[in-house]
Amino acid sequence: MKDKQIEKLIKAEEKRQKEVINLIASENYVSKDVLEALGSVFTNKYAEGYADARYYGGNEIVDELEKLCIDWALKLFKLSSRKWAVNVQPLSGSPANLAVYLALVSPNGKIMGMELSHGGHLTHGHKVSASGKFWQQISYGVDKKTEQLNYDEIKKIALKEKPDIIVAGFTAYPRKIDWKKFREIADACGAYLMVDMSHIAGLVAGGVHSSPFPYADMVTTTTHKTLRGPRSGMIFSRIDKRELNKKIDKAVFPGLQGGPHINQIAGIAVALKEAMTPEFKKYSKQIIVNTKTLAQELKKLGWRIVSGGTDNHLLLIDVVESTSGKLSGKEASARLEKEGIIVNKNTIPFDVRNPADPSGLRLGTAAETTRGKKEKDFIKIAQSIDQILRK
Ligand code: DSN
Repeated sequence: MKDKQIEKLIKAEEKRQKEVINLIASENYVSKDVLEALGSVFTNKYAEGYADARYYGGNEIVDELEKLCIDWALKLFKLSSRKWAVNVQPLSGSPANLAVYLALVSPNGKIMGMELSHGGHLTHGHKVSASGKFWQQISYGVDKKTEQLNYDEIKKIALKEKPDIIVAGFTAYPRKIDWKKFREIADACGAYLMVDMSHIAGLVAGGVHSSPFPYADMVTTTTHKTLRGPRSGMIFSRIDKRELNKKIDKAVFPGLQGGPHINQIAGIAVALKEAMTPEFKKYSKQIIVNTKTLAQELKKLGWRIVSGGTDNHLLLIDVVESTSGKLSGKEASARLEKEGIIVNKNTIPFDVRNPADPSGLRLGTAAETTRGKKEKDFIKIAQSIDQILRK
């Protein structure tokens, strides 16, 4: 690289990524092929519009790429192209979610999503996000006692508030999600059911989390978490007389975005193909085993795990309670970082502290599982976490 300053930073980041233990639940390490696709000449191309209907010339190869990416997305999640469409242009998860609301919910309509502090995402209607500025958020949370979803409570809220759309799928929820129950709730109040499977897309693809597709009207996802692709997003929608897919396509472009990032679409396609392999299935199984091992070992060492455990790629520790108030999530995260363990501070359900200095930590295993770590490694990681935080 000619620019030595930037080259130095890239090398330094590469070294940092190699040296640390990465427990950020939303990160992963992509393959060389995904990186190659991202750094390819597709980054030079403008392609506003969709395949065979572009606003610029020179897009015949891009058309082929986008169609291939769409085919592989449907194939990976075992969807028929007669019943499901997928838009692979959203630049990431937040624009994907906004595009769905823009397409289907009138201004000031009601989005029913999980409370941020209980594990929801900003774009599920939080007031600081556009999703909460242009639409109203009706929030639901987890049960105080079990710290898990209480579907009867969610149904009560839905029947009272009659939201336009219910969002299921979370950023800091360690348990399985019952999509069928969400479908019943959406039907009972006449709402669309949107599933944001960003965190668990790779687990769904690998067959270790149930698929939301039999129940949802739309499924949004990022492609860079457990799915292990580039930073990007996709929106799946049912093809039927409601024409959700056509409305969503219009909302993505020209509603919200200009030209799609074609190099990202190439990267997604590569990652989707990788996720179809038996190795990926094995990988997703190992994620679950590793997270359960990490949770069990931390529990043994006296750490309170929110909801008592985990069924997916992440877990939440209640740091404040586990240290009798000696440490907060922020202090714990900083201490771990000094010793080369990267995590993120996180609120826990019913947190009395604020998101900038919350009570908990969120730990995920997808990135380190990509690097080949197994149960014995996660036992050691739990022990290191314990030693560092109890020093
Ligand atoms: N920032 C992502 C996460 O960490 O879960 C969600 O956008």
